[in-house]
Amino acid sequence: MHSRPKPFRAPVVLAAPVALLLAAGGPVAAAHPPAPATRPPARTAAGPGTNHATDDPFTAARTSWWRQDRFGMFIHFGAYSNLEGEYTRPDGTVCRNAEWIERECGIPAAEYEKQAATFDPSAFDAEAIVRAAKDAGQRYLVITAKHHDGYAMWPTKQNTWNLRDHSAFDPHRDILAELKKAADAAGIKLGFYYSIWDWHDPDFADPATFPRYKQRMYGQLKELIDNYDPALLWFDGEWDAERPANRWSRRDGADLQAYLHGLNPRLIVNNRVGKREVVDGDFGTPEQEIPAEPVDGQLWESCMTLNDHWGFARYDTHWKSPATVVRNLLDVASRGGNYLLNVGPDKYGRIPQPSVDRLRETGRWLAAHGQGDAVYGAGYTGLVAAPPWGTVSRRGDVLYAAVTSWPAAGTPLHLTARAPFDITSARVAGSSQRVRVARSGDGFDLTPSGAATGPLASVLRLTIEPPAAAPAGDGTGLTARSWANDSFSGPPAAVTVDPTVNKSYRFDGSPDAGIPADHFSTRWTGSVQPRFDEPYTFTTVSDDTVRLWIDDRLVIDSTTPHGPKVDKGTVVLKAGHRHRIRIDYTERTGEAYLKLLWSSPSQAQEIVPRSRLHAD
Ligand code: H79
Repeated sequence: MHSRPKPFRAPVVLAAPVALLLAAGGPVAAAHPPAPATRPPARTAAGPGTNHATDDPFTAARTSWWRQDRFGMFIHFGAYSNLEGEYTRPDGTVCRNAEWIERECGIPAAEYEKQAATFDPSAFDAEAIVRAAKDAGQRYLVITAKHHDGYAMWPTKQNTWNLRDHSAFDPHRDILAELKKAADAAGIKLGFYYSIWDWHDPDFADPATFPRYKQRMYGQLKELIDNYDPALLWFDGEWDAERPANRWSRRDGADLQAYLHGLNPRLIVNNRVGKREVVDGDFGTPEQEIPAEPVDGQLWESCMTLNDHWGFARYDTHWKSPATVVRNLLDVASRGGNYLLNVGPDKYGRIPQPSVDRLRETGRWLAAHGQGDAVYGAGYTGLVAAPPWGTVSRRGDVLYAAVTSWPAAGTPLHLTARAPFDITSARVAGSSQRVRVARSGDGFDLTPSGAATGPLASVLRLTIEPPAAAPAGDGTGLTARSWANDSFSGPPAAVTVDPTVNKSYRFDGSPDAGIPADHFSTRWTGSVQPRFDEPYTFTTVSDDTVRLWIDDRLVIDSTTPHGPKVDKGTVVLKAGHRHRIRIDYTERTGEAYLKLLWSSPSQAQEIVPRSRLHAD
């Protein structure tokens, strides 16, 4: 990144020593001295010549389950749950909040600790929770291992501010272990939410002691990974904040991601591990909202409450209807995202019955008539425009048109095609009802012959004859010439063939051991061979600058130095034809990234794969 003003500057002293301290110390008492500024970097694979990108999250086997599963259960459960969303102040006034109650209601720390000591979620039933998720059709769980209040929900060895050591709960129980066992038995994936921002740890706010906090945080994350083998980590509280001051930096995020990757290279991690930029972690995290369009340049997951609170609030009865939940899930899946829907167990550990009821209704809809096919393993299709009467998703050569506004008898549902394709058969999922298909205007008219299958949404299963595709490619990548200056001047310092353009040099990496991490440039040349005769949208994620030419036409021109940024340009390509491609990329200072993705009506978004790229 180049000279972009930042809300706060990370002290250079914090850059790297955390993993080193960890390796040296194990659990460390609060008296441990702060890390001196002179410690050498602890990362093993780092420095010039390093590319920290490991795969393409859009297509990697690592992320495959997550991309298929689509629907997860978020669980907000912690010491705040014990207050059930209400705090009565000494003067008798009542303050309402849920997981933010300590801070938002100004509860003195000593008092919050006192109430936490009475926390006894004896009715926590991991099997019942997993059953509720399973009944809902949810295929993964993400539970708060630690929220902003810093209270750990497992017997951590890093401190005593946890469910075993600071509660009235059975000290022999471990709810995360119970959940892991039940989830494994049910074939459901388990993930942990972990807040970086910590209101309780005395070392959090002071720059001098922050390294000690980070050390305990690394220790806790290692415990979680070693003891419960989570499939996913969901970070939060990465933002700049006060009371206590949050000094989490992009550098901290890069270090943490490298550390986690070292512990488990298959872990899926959300973007709040860094600072929520498009290059951070594996997926974006819109909160309480659903993006109106597919998201460019990253996987994504919308997290949402089922009422108006994440943690339990006994007075909150503002529940979403099953129709809303189903519609949200369809909107999300049809735009290629995931839906993480929250429950907040009460102080005894029980999911509120209204939540269970709504989840069960959602699950019934998904299980009925094979309607879940519109969600699981299905995703965005550029073949058709989003219709006003519902959503359309695609899996293989089937389009799933989910109709939330069923038409009056004889009234057609219009589908706008964005590329030429045929519909070879159409039926209502799970019924013998016929659907008449007629070409009409810019697409098709679909006319069901009978009634909707139910009140929530009915799914039309459309088998298609997709646009003709060119055969599999046999490319090996693009020629990459890199310079140890940011102006492509003189002879290149390195020439290689790069299988894909997928670079995360972060702070310390560069194209070659002989090229420093700042002030370099790379020019990729060769040709790109598409599968379809279609308009292709090329998407770059870059930091600091990028220009892209296809057949000598400038398609992306993003030359003002910037932090992680998405640019797009669309060109019509010819199936099987080798179109000339050139990319000029520069890194000035700070972090460095470049990814090249493409998408088209027939091609889901992905990093342009090796097989479709040919070197000079
Ligand atoms: O864990 C859940 C939330 O606690 C956390 N992220 C999800 C997944 C989160 N929610 N909102 N925020 C973080 C951003 C901060 C919102 C605030 Fe407020 C508005 C803080 C103070 C005012 C909401 C209302 C929280 C307290 C009062």
